[in-house]
Amino acid sequence: MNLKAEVTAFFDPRTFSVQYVVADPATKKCAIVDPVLDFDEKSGTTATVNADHILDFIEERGLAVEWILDTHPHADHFSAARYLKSKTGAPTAIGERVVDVQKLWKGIYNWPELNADGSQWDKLFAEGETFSVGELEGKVLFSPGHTLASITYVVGDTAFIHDTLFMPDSGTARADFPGGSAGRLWQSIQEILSLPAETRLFTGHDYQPGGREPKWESTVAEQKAGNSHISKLLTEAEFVAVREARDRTLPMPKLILHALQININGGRLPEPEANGKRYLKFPLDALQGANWG
Ligand SMILES: N[C@@H](CCC(=O)N[C@@H](CS)C(=O)NCC(=O)O)C(=O)O
Ligand SMILES: [Fe+2]
Repeated sequence: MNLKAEVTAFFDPRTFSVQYVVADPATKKCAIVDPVLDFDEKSGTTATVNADHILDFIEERGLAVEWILDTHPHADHFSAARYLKSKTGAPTAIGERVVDVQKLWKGIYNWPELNADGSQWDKLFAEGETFSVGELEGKVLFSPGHTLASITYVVGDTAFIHDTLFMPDSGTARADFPGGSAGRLWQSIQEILSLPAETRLFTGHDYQPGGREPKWESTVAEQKAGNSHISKLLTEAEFVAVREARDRTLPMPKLILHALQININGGRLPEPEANGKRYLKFPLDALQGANWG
């Protein structure tokens, strides 16, 4: 069995997100991970530039899409899972604890009609569950902390760790969104670091510290050696103190209130109203994190 996954990354400079196609070269089957549906908050316009770029790549390479995977309900961009399902027919999936995120945000949005049962996805993955991409074996790790529902997809010799570890020079993801926990994130990171040392890790964002070019691939060994937030010297308590102190300085993502109402609904845009237009709804004074100077 061929264990080597072929990974192609698609960086979105608007949201600093990294989207992936992970393919089994032997069977030409692939999965799409964390695709972005474009949104311009100034004009309220949506677009499918990122997702269409991924579709073009898949067509050029003659790949067949087996899965459309999200690692967590994103707080900074819309998921293109629904759009890509409409184009490819492939099933969508996310971690089963997404129901906890749905319940939490159903309250924040005061949204009684939302079905908080995960029925918006074709598959909800449980911790330890396996799946396949062609002949590559996939396995799910439960990796909460950044959100209640975050999971890691291990596929062959790779792992899609999204918002746990960033590149070693960028540290770790924040843990201060509703349902977040720095202590739980530390535990999730320890589990990722217990994967084989040569495992290729693909992160979900790169904020290009110091303006360097975007990067997204590291290994377990490189993270252990070089990630300042999780070096072996740091205990869980020390990590929590560092993480929580940094989180207190971070404003909320500019699209958090836009994005969660789409993403907890499986990437569905709101139904059009009688005039054919779709509308978002925001709570006022529901989240902390404004800096009034
Ligand atoms: N400035 C970005 C921030 C996005 C953000 O908060 N990203 C999360 C992942 S969804 C994170 O962990 N950020 C870490 C950091 O900004 O240090 C935005 O407004 O979208
Ligand atoms: Fe995130």
